Amino acid sequence: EDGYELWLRYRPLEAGQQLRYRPHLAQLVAPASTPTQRVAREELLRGLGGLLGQAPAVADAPSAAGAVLVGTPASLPALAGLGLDLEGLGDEGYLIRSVELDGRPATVVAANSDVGALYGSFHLLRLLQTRQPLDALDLRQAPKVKLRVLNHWDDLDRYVERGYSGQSIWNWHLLPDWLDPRYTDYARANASIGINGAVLNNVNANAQILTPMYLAKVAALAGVLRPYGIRVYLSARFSAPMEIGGMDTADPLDPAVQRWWKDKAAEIYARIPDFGGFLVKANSEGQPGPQDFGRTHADGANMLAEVLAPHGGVVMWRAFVYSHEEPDDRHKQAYTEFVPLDGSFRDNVLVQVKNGAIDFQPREPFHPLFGAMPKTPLMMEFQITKEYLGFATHLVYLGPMYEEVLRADTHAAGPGSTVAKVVDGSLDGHAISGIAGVANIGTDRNWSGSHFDQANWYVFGRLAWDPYLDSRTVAEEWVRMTFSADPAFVEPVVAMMMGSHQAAVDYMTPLGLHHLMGRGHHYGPGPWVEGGPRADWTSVYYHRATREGIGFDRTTSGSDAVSQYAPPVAEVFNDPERVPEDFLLWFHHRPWTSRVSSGRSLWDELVHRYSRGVAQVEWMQRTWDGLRGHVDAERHHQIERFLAIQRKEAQWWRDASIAYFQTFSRLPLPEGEAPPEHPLEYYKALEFPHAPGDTQ
Ligand code: BDP
Repeated sequence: EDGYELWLRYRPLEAGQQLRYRPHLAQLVAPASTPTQRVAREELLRGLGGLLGQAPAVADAPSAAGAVLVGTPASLPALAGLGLDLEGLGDEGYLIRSVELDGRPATVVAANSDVGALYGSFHLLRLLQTRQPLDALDLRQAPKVKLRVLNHWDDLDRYVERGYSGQSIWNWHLLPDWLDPRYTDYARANASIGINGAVLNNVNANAQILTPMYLAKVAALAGVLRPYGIRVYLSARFSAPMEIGGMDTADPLDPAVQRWWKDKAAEIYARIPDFGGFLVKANSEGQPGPQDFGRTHADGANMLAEVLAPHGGVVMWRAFVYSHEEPDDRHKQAYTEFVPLDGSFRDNVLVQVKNGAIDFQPREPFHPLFGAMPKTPLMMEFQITKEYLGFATHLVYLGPMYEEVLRADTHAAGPGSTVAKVVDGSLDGHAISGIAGVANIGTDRNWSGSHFDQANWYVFGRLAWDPYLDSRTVAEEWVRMTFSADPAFVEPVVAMMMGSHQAAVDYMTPLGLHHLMGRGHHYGPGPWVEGGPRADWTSVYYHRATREGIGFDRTTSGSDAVSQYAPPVAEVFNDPERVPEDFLLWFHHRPWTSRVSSGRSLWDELVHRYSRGVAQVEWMQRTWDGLRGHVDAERHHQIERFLAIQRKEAQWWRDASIAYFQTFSRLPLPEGEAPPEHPLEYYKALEFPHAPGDTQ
């Protein structure tokens, strides 16, 4: 039990459940004449065989009660006569329905495409894994978002930027000749949650990936992923024409540069006919971009979009940009640069926007670009790897955070203009839409560095498919599939997961504080970080603590970042009495002695929240200890040890932060609060030159 099987464990169900399900699953009628049909059939045989203790009999046509028919009207003529309403399911949707065939009960998994049928097959397996009834099924599913993509921040030397789960799973050295079976399991896991794209390399891109030698490797991977409905994409380095093309410019308006990219696109598509397109980080954190040549982001994006369009590819152009000149308020920069470009992007460009305006902080208000560029499809970029949320050891389930952002109301086109509606394209009627997640996958046996971090991969995929799902339901699903369906286990574990994000925010950056982590590696607290190349790479820039108070004034009388939100949102954020308290110090600089809603002073509340976060981790430890016996000893033990690490580090965050902020507030700790274990100097002196995942 090393976690390798993820949520696709297919261990035998309880005997009673097997008896209940078997009559519904006696025979499998699933054509296998295409690669995708074959993998669907294999998965069903493997899954049903495992769960039921014996695989159903395979037949070419239904001939017994309890047949399961999987396919499309074209691949399986028996489906064509059933009058199924497949319209509206699109290219990737499916339905699962209980029907009668010649007077015998049967189940159909039907779609318009092979990949739809594959998704439906995984859903059918999920019904068993989560112990749902199989009678009277009538399910229809179609993804609400078109591009559901993982972004791997993987370098060609297999180092993973901000990765905490080993090396890159892409073994570039042995590709294209050795196709590690892990690639297939990766594809299965992604297809099971509907992920249909993978950007293979880091956004801080190396142009080498576009050379023939590497394109052959990329093509080999594309071949493994294709049957599972997953397209490959590459991060393109904007200056590639100079680095690998021998040119002296990468100016997007230069015809020779355009020609170079056109030829490069043709070369890629000759090898990978369904290549997805390019992801680009340009003019951000030192990466090259069109501004180096006096051009705009739109000029750069459109030049690449132009060469991909004839092949059906897209450009995902990141809005995570900030100039290298001394910043105004970094919060404002993406909006300032991108809003004027709305309407000037080609229609195969998506602008990929991080969930918040700073940088994947433990909690951020939604990015003001959502709703502010109605003429441009905006992709969501979530981080699945927990760069700012305790790396792989802390149990932090990201579902509630994703959900909070997706449900936030931008008010861009009146009330109800949620971020989810911006992202799925429904608010502004876009033909393309996308959600990207920065992957947490590596060579660790358990893929994600910890068992619970698998849930973040899972919930990302499920919400990318349907951004209106609630994260608790998804957590329940995952726990049942991954560990146990016993309610005595599911309920407390889901409670642990659901409270875990708030806990981490509490012990790291309560009340809207942000960007207080250690410099460079981002491991542990560093609220004292100051100096260095850029003010906005320090902590003091963000917390602005003084003798009088703390917080970043982004109100109309401060940096005025609030005005980038639609007026009804801006009004609330601008008002210290109305702003959600979780974002109080994000938008306001407040006196230490001001009151918050609990009736405590700000200082007391801050300390209270730090301690509350630690206490929540202690509660998770106790809860988990009580669940021994519900789960195999191997996974139980690792989780128990990781919770101990989390407890230790939560205390470290609390103590270091309190010790530091107390030098400003100069107020005593509230009654009953333990003083920090060590003096401030101790925490400041800690050094971690080899913390994982840092930029190299
Ligand atoms: C930051 C990471 C950095 C990434 C950057 C990005 O610290 O490693 O390169 O985001 O998204 O959060 O480009």
